[in-house]
Amino acid sequence: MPTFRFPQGFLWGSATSSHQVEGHTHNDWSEWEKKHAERLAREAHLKFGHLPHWEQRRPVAEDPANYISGAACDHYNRFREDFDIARELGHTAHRFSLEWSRIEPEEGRFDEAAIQHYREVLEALRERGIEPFITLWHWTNPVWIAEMGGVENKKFAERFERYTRFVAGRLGDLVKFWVTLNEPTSIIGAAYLNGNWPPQKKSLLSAYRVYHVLAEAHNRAFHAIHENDPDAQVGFANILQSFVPYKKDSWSDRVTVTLAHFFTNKYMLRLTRDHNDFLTVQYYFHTRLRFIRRTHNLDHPESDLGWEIYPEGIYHILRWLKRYNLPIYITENGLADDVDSRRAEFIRNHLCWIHKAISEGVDVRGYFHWSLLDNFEWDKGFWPRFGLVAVDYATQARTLRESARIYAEICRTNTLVLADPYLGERSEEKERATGTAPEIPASPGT
Ligand code: IFM
Repeated sequence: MPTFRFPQGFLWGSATSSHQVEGHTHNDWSEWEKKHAERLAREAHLKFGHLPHWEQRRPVAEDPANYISGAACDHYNRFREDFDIARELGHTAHRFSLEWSRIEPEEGRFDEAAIQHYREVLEALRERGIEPFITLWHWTNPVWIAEMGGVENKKFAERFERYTRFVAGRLGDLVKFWVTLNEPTSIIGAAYLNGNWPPQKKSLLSAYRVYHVLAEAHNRAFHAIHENDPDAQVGFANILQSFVPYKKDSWSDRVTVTLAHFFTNKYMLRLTRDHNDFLTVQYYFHTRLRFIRRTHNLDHPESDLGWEIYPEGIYHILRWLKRYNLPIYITENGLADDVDSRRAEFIRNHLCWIHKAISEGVDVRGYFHWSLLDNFEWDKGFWPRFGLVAVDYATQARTLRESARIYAEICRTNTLVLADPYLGERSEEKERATGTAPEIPASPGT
């Protein structure tokens, strides 16, 4: 059977974020949830009613409690138990985020207990031989930051730098890899263009401002971390989409692909050039554009959220990133799959394409599956299940999914064994050759 060995020292792990797993955070999102839970529950059927198996998910999705992060996975208290699981699963790295609102609950007041907590989290990872990747900002803001205009206010960058300096000074001895910001373009799109996430703006000008504020925040943090530790490795978590024109000979489809690629994948890299020690890939979306409409290939499998599964896309993204000549980490890749019928295959097929990119000279050094645990999926709440480990939110019991064991075998052996490699290879070419693909509008995503 074809066997793919990964480079020696390749990091294997999974990722989480504070607001999605810790429980009882108090920030701009937790405030927003309180105001919008009822509405989100009412809208659920309209948004997701077209999805397969919707009737099974519907009772949870139509319950306003689904949209309140609340106790989440209680990971704030159970992190040791969760890291024991990660170790048992052969993970050698773990990405998690600090909750800024705990560390600096009021402007300029840093909380000793909170920073001590995160020292313990880092020590717990190190004791288990797991390399930490710290994310400094995974979308949630302290309420005082939101009140001063959040990421749209230029002062955000200064405040973020001050917070970063504090954290780097207090935790830097335990951390080598720093991820400043999580998915700037997801926030720009969902919070400042589509108006779905807090603060629910729909403004091109605001979106443009946020790009620049976040880029400045990253650049300042890059220097702050390096002043504390010149050997630190700093990057930001970039969600990258694989865009293709619906019809390859349509000039309008091609123009929108070029623009979408520029603003989604490229612009932030341009604004932060010379301020990255490594690049990242967070890959979820393969987007086929018919002018400004997203279309969807019905032949490709989907996640529970209706997101098209297209492993080959990660290969094209990696090939494109090669030009930047920096190490690359896949800091997120995963799917909502409650019954775990697709996750193992999803992981294997994506890894196969990642391996192909590595064999062609792309310097990929690690893979973090999203997510270690089921967690709070933002405006969709708890019903989408992204975890290698299932969480029973009523009891907080953790149960390994079968895919977690299959991924563990890959982590432990640093090797992927796959009967049918490069599944769907050149499928885009095939579709183009045979005319256009069947179409339905893609479901809303992050
Ligand atoms: O849950 C999110 C995560 O917070 C950021 N990246 C995408 C994931 C799935 O939507």
